[in-house]
Amino acid sequence: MSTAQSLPYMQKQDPKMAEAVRGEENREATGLELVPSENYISQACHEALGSVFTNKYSEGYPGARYYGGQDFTDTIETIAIDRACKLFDCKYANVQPHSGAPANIGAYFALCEAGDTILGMDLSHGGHLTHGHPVTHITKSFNFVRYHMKNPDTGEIDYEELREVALREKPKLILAGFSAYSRELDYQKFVDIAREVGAYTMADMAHIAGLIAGKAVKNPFDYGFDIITSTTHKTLRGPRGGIILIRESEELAKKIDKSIFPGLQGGPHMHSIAAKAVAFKEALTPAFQDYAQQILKNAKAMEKVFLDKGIRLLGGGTSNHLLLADVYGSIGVTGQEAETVLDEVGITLNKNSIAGETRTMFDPSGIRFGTPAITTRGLKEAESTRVAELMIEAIINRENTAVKDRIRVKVKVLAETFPIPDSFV
Ligand code: DSN
Repeated sequence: MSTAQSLPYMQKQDPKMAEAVRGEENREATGLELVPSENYISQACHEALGSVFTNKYSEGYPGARYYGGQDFTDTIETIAIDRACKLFDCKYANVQPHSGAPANIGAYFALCEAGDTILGMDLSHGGHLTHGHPVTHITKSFNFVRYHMKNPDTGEIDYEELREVALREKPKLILAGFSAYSRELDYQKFVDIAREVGAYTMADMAHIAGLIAGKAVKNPFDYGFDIITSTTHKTLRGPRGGIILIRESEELAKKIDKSIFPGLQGGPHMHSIAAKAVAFKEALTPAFQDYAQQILKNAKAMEKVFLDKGIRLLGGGTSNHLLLADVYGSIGVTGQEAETVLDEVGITLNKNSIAGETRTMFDPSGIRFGTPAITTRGLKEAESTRVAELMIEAIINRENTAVKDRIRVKVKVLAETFPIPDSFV
């Protein structure tokens, strides 16, 4: 929020909580957010999240609920579904997943039987925990097999490997999508391989949903993908939550609905569904398409600075909103060291392991950062270039307090020059 919330009831009843909320408001207002999966929502979205819909139980779907009093919940859920379908050009949507993990798990159980094989991208090459990392419960139910990048310096997926593994393992589902990958996927190749082996296709587009909605990158549905899962709070700039979209199959849509409720979740979070609907309306505007394009331009501006300074970027650069820099391999600073010093100067991002990682998950070689949040604040290419320069200066001078203090002031001035907007329409 651009202005401190007044929090009159919280202040009186629970001052410790009020203090923490104000602390976070101040952190967000005076620093720059580069975690590529974070963003700022509009005040209209905040109003929906803080609305009375948080009081209501609505198990079921519009027109078929298990509790009374659903006049208005049916209205908001129907609107959210209609807007989601329009935004992503598909026939069916389930807007109830509480977030990305339940969206993915719900989709797996809708499309697969226990013991079936799912083919997804290796986590160390950019995939996500919920794509079957051994630490997750989901690996007890399904057999996950992997594909990788052919060359981490171009980001190209090894589609020959993908096809070989698919022919050998006969997956029920082929999964495209990522959490730390900076290039576009060749969706047609996924679809062709899936058709060859009789697998469903699912795209987890949590990171790039806003770029797809804003028509800045390709839509997997244009290539025949069966379903798309996503969060709603990253580039899509909505509330924390999830969605599942189904291109055209009514049968699949019914399976997805049954899988989310009653299969996986209880009562939907109607306040969150109301906020999703508000965000989808915002994303349907021409201004959102400009926003999506600007995210890419800003990422390209940051890419140039890092490459000019000789810092290796995984994938060789970026075609989306995020960058993954091998700071350890390039300048001998670990991902944790870089994250820590950037926190000190008011720039937030996350350490990240890289393909071929030689260090640990807790102190890996890389940092992952991106432009969705700074673009929401109105930063353009010139300011994004400046932010990238300040990042590198801070990382290199991480032991020099005077330099860090100077950079902290510059970051604060930049943040205050571009306040977090209240509205996008
Ligand atoms: N935590 C999210 C991200 O940062 O990419 C994915 O779950």
